[in-house]
Amino acid sequence: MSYDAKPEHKFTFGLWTVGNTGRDPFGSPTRETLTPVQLVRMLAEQGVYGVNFHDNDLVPIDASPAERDRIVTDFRQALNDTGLVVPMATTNLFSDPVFKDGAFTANDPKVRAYALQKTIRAIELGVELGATVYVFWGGREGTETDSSKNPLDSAKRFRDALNFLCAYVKAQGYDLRFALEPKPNEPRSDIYLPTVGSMLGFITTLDHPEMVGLNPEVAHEHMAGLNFMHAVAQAWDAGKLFHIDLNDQLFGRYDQDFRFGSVMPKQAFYLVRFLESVGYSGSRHFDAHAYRTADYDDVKEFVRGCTRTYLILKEKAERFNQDSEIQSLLSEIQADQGDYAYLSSGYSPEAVNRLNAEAFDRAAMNRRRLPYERLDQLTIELMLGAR
Ligand code: GCO
Ligand code: MN
Ligand code: MN
Repeated sequence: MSYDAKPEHKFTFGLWTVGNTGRDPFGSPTRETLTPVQLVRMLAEQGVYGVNFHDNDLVPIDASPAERDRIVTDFRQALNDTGLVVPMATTNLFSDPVFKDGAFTANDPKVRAYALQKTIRAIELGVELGATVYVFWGGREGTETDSSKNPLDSAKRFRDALNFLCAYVKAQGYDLRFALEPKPNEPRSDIYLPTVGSMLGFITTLDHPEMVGLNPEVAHEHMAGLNFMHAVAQAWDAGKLFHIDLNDQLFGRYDQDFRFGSVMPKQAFYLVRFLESVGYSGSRHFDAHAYRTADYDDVKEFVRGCTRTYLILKEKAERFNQDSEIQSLLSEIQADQGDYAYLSSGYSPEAVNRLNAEAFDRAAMNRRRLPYERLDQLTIELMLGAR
């Protein structure tokens, strides 16, 4: 079995992920800066399907219109040469000092207006290059002190901005959906709408909720100590899994952005098993970066590592589904004689009468076996290659 990435696997990386130069809050870059064209070529060599970007990953914030055109022409040429596509684009609303108090939720109305203008221009750039998903990660949309902003004002400002942008996209007739990416903290002390669940609730308050879904990220739910696969399942159940950011992260640490599956492989296994079993067909986007110690050969290992681990876990999920001992345990655990099928069609006076007439023997019910220790050990042995 080959674990080499192919375009049909829909693996994507951001320019900012493989282009990360190793700078962190304590130290300077450890790798030279590569151009977007060099990064596209590197990704194509590794069998990757697509490349995503923030407006300023591609076009520097102070570029003149002529520079913008030249950069876009070169980038488009690299895409044509390699066959890579751009499935997703986004706006950098966090690096420039102007966004120190947020973008759409900043207290200064001028900053909010600039954020809207910058996003419209970035949407134009994304659409020009073929993006059909547009991500909103509100890294600076939060507070250090709650004296500074009222969370209700912030929710209204964020909602107004998204409503404005949804209406803009509709008016232009673009084939573009929005994917909101929650994160609990970093760079702000507290970021608004910190989890998948909060975002799902917020989307229902928008003017065009059908246009807006989620871009959940492994690291972000892990930072909050949550079960990422459960969050993804909730987004899927709501029809809102528009995109996904894959990486890895230990609970309770700084924002690590590790190679997919590298520190919590069991969680990664359940996630891949879920995505493959429901037939998720969107990008498998790796929003991670190589260790600060890596040179660009090692960055290529990082790219291969993300995609290989995904494909290995996909194969393990298939083995899990074919493993006769695991499957017979699951049949035993999930056995259903259909005695209570009358409850699954919902409430009716007859159903209640029938339910009231049932005699439940709790002691007998407790004797039904749930050999989850055995099941989990089999899962671990399968993952570790012992079966
Ligand atoms: C982070 C986020 C970002 C976003 C990116 C695209 O923790 O910094 O995950 O990498 O995903 O800005 O919107
Ligand atoms: Mn992140
Ligand atoms: Mn992300």
